[in-house]
Amino acid sequence: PMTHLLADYRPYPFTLKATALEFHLASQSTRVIARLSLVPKADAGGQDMVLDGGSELELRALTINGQEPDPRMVMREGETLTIRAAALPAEPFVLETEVQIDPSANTACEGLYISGGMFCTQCEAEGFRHITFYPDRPDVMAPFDVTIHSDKPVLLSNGNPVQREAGLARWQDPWPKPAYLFALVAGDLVAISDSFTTMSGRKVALNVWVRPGDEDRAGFAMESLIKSMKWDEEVYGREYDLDVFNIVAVDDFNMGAMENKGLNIFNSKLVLASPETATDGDYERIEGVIAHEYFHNWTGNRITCRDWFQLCLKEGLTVFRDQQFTSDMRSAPVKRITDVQALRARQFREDQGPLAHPVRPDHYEEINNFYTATIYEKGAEVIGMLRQLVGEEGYRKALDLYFDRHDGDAATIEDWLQVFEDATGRDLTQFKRWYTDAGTPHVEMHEDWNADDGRLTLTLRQSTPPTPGQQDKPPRVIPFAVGLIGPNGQEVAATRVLELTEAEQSFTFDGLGARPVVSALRGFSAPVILKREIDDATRAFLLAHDSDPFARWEAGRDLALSALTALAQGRDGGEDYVAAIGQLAGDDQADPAFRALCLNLPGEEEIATRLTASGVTPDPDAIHAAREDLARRMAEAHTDLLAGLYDSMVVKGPYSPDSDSAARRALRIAALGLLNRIDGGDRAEVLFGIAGNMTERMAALSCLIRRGRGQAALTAMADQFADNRLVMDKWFAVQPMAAPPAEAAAIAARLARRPDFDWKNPNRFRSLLGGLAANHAGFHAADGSGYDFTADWLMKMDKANPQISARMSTAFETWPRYDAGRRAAALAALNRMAEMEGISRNLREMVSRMIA
Ligand code: HT7
Ligand code: ZN
Repeated sequence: PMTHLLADYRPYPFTLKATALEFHLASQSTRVIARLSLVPKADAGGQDMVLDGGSELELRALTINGQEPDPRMVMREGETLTIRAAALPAEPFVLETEVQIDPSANTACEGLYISGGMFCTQCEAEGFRHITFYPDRPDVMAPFDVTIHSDKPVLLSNGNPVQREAGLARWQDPWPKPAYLFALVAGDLVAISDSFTTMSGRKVALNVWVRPGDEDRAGFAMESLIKSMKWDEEVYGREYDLDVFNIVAVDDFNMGAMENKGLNIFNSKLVLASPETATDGDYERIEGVIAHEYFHNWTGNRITCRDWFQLCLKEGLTVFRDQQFTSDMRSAPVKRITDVQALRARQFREDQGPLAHPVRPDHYEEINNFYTATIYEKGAEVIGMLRQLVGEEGYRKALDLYFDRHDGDAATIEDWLQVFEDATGRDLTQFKRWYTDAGTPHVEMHEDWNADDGRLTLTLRQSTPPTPGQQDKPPRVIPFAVGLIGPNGQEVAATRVLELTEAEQSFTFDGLGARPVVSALRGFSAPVILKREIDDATRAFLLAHDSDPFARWEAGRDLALSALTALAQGRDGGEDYVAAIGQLAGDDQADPAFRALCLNLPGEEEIATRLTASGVTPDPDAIHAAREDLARRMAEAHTDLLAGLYDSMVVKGPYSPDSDSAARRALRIAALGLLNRIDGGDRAEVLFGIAGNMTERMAALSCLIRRGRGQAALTAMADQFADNRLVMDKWFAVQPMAAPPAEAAAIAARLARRPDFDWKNPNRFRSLLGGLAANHAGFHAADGSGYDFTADWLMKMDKANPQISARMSTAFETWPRYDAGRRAAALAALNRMAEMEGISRNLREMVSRMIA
């Protein structure tokens, strides 16, 4: 296997001045003519030119300044084409190639492929090399001129349209860009259109392109785009820079969406929404992802990455920006809490297992395996910490300088940190460890109260466990936000951000009348695991009184986890939690979304993680039973209160996805989920029949399945939505997810035999396999059925779409923490994959890292 090293970076020895592409589209034999205007770099004379190009490209012609070179000067080897220096002019020259490709045979959703009869492309990270020979690396940037020949009615590419006639369209993108931002779409599409006038008064045409018949589900995406454009002007001073902005929805897509310059391509599930088909969660994600891709226009496109090791430069920053956007559009505390939940579920999990890697990795085999929670979500957390350390104003100054200094560049994390140093004068040498060192730091907090002096001393100790390839972890800079709450529940010290830079450090608070309760790690000021000596009564106190919403929620979460981990080990627990939660749920002053978050018990995966952290081997069946038990006790203790919430949180009038309405539905559904443990599913059955929106319908369906009463509802839904892929994806996911653990794999296997299990469609595949993986006790069934089913399908998928098989293989990443029997079964499944003949580079890298 070939490992790429950050240390091996060398600039490309040629400057690419311009790229002209000509496409003659045909489903089985598309011809691509590429004219590259190149200039040898003065300091790199005499080097061969190496172009990237997949082995499937059929090279039909190659000329340099119109002349065919001596064939001995041109060599193809693996995924490259080399032209010997001796055949290259020392002056500027034009290299022209013609290749033939077969989009109809492309099932990998990378390069040029066909989805639902439409030609489309996906080039990040290294897809462009499957379209033509090219220096396919992000630091080679050029303006593009693209001509498309096709009889499809809609022909799109990056930039501005400059020519349109029967069977031909030409687009020019004046902004130099790397190949990974190239896009082309050709199909039978319709647009919903609008416009946006930028802050300097330029009118931009906006289109969301969908299949005929889907127009009425694209309006929310357009609204989200307009909000995003406005927000980026107001908050970051960033204006859009072309005459048009196009978004296209496609059904077969490896991820959520792609920020191609001026032509964003989206997974249709992140564009199409109507009350009958999309949940509140879907609407929120659509708004967030539309924003994310739009924000990339500045953080990613105008300033891109020098190489793929710098991926977090654009992704961490753009996630941070989309999180800020969502906080502004919706409830900031609720957004913070749900982001932290997701970070812990996906990134902490990654950091604690065999796949741990730094926010900026220094080696990889397959870059597509590094679009991870660490790069994205931890990358965003690192920026959040930076912002706390330099302050809001310092952050703003640094970003202005970043855009000024690096517009048009392919930049690095060093460039990024330099901008902060220059703008604020702060030395970030130690801070940089957040980028280079993997693993989640543990922070131990010890309190020392001196009643005579009215002084509280907090001692903080940090340490980071070893991760693959990194044994010793020096201390990092950790912004640790604390506040103090007096015995009467009033805050006695407002939030103060302590800067922990040593392995151990003490901080004092003076002038205190009585011993306060410490509200620690407010707002989750750093992505660390906090360990403190605290009892359930103090947690309940914080849950009742903390003025910081995150810390308040966290207190309730800790209370729940302390109960659940006790129950899962056969001990008693939960009294304090059940009592405290009743108070909170009944607090009509509190935000319904916040109350819903507090009522939702931690998932089984999270309980397993907490047990592992305290040195206990998690037993998935015991965890499942413990969680069921606690939920039932909550319902029994607070039946009237929950029933009251269920009735009173009904949102009257036509459906609206706004955050207040969604919050009420969230609380209503949380109450339903608990009541479902004691009402036999009666409420859910009524709700499924009458709900006027998908949010409540899916919640009811899931409740019914959990009560073993789902069949009629499932049949009704399949009858009603047989033609709606996105709804049927939910239908495929919910069944293995909500199934009794012992039956989950068998149910998934039965669903996989249905003719509408169109497994090559990434969404459908993810629904079924992801649904099973989300059933913790089901995926980790002691008989190995979950592992075997998953491995069988990953091996099948690997032949068609290696990005998807590799990504979904992370279902196995926690295998080392379970008991010997489960470990043996998981390892057998992993070994079976590792030994598969013809395994892709993608899956091989993942499996070998997990086995190592
Ligand atoms: N920058 C994009 C990442 C990406 C991707 C998207 C779709 C399909 C394949 C892909 N490979 C990498 C998405 C983003 O973060 O905005
Ligand atoms: Zn992104």
